[in-house]
Amino acid sequence: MKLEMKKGIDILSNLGSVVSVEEARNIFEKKCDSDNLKKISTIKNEEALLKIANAIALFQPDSVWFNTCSKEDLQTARNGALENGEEFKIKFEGHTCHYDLPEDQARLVKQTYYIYNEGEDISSLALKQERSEAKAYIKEHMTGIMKGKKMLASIWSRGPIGAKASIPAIMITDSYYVVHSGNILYPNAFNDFDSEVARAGLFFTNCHSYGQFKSEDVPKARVYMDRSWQTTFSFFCTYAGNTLLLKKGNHRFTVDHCTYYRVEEELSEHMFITGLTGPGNRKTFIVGAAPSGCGKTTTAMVGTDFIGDDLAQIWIERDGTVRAVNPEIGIFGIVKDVNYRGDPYLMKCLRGEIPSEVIFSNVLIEEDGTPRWEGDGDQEPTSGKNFLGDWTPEKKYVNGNPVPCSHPNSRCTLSNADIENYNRELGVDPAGVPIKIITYSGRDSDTNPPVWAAKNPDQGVVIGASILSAATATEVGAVGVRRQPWANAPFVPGSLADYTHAQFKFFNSNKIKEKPVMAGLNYFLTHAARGGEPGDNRLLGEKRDVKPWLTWLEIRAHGEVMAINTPIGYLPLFEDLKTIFNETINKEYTNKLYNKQFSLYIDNIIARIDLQTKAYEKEENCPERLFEIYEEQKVGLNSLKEKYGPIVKPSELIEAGGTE
Ligand code: SPV
Ligand code: MN
Repeated sequence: MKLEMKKGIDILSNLGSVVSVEEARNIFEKKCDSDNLKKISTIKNEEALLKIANAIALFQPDSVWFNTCSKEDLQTARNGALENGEEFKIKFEGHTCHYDLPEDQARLVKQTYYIYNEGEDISSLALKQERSEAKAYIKEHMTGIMKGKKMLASIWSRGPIGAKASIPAIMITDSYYVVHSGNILYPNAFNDFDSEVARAGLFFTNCHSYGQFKSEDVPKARVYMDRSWQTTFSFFCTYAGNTLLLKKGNHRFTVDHCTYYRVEEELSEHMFITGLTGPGNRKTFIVGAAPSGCGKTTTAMVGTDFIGDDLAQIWIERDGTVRAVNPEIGIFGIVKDVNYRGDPYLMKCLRGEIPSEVIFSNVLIEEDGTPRWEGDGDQEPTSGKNFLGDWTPEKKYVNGNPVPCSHPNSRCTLSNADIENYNRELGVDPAGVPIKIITYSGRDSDTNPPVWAAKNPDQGVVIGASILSAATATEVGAVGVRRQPWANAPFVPGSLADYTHAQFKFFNSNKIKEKPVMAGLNYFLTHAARGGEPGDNRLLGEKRDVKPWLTWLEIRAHGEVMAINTPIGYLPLFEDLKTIFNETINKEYTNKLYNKQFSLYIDNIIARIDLQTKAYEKEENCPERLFEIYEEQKVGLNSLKEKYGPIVKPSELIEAGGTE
């Protein structure tokens, strides 16, 4: 069954028991000083007032503070996080560090649930809990959870105010760190809330409490998404991916909207948005999906006109262009392996060269206050403090494994506006940016080439459907190689078949005037997989190569280069790459490397197709088109294999399929 809004009990209202606006106002009178009463008096939307009042009734804080994002309120949030010990100052002005509990260093996947009503389909890749059970758990653990504390309520917008795809959201928490982070990551909507709700037709409500910040409480932690009432509940955790619910909590709701209510109109994707400057100074905008920890931020930063590193709301505009906005205005980026060579723009902020407000999390802090992380490019640190306390290189976990100086999912939170290549105007333009290229990438050591372009929208959808990755540090408890459909699967609440259907509908829509180029990217091919010694897991490419791959796509999207026609899509020609590598990163690109990177390893690709086909066959009502495309590719690959053997070189691919 499809998703139905406002179905079943609204858990927050039911547990809070506030039903009239009058009662709500009485509650505000009791909990707010005059300053805060004045702030809340500007909000007229009754549904929102009831949500906030019910949160107060359920969580029972001593007092309530409203964050209007005024200069004064921004400072109050910063000070609050320092005063209550959630953050502390480090070396550079405006930089702070926050530690999460050791057990709460990433998204708590196994403690994250969709609340469902009888008969509703939930993604086969997600956990679910029936409404009454979830209500009982929330009642047990969230009743009075803010006793003795101040409740902090913010209203931000997921996207530029006024954009077609933006939705306002309320965030209720007892954590100043969450408020401080939200102030960096989301546009303020306190003053525009009523008009934005009227425009968007809805708003999200998010509730969080870190409880007592105790390790023993983390197993009881939950992140709940009540899809029917667009409300989230998160407790006993602090990691921003679990607590700053505008990020992934509300992303899940927007995925629902696009899948069930805005088919052929809008998509909500786990994608960066960035612009490249092409010949003649033209700007070409790209959105790209990658699972957490697979180079999404790095790819975004390669652009001359960075817009966003994590999420994209994409729609078809009336003029037939595909446009995108970033629901965020800052990044919550992984710092592992961020260094001057690969990420110069970020490093300038992180190393204090450009004055900026940065919240580091779970990194090592040296005695002089310098933040350090694995792969930061400096000399290995010798001592400091991290999320586990005092650290030296000798420090071991109980299982004997060495403790890295920083957690692999350590992050930095900073405003896009502080990043040199951010396009300050277009980044917040409600009109969004026109998208010409869409990429999908995973972490694939042995199968796909570094870049290939779909021949048509159906093939493009299949590239998205087929993303795989090795487990990364962004989810607690993740191991092995996993399917990562569209890199968005952790955030798809409903059935994957419905989501797939919406992808086909969108990209095949007649409303799109000029179809964007859809492409696969893979930075992770190893020497071992391309004729090297077994176990030689060094990468064939390096971070810097991202720029040439994107540049080839930029030129291809403008129809200015030919490409090899293969069953999986179009591959670049050597001569073009040679020129592009030279011009973009001044690197000699050799024919030998080209042959390694762009020969098709037929058996590997077919094994992938079989793996995907089997998995999708288990999904009820999966679009037939998906299987047809896989089958078409398989037939093409098998006939190549018959003629050329299991490894088909680019020259043979040209002979077989020609160039277009
Ligand atoms: C990711 O893991 O994809 C992130 C960080 O962007 S989190 O907020 O944890 O989702
Ligand atoms: Mn993400």
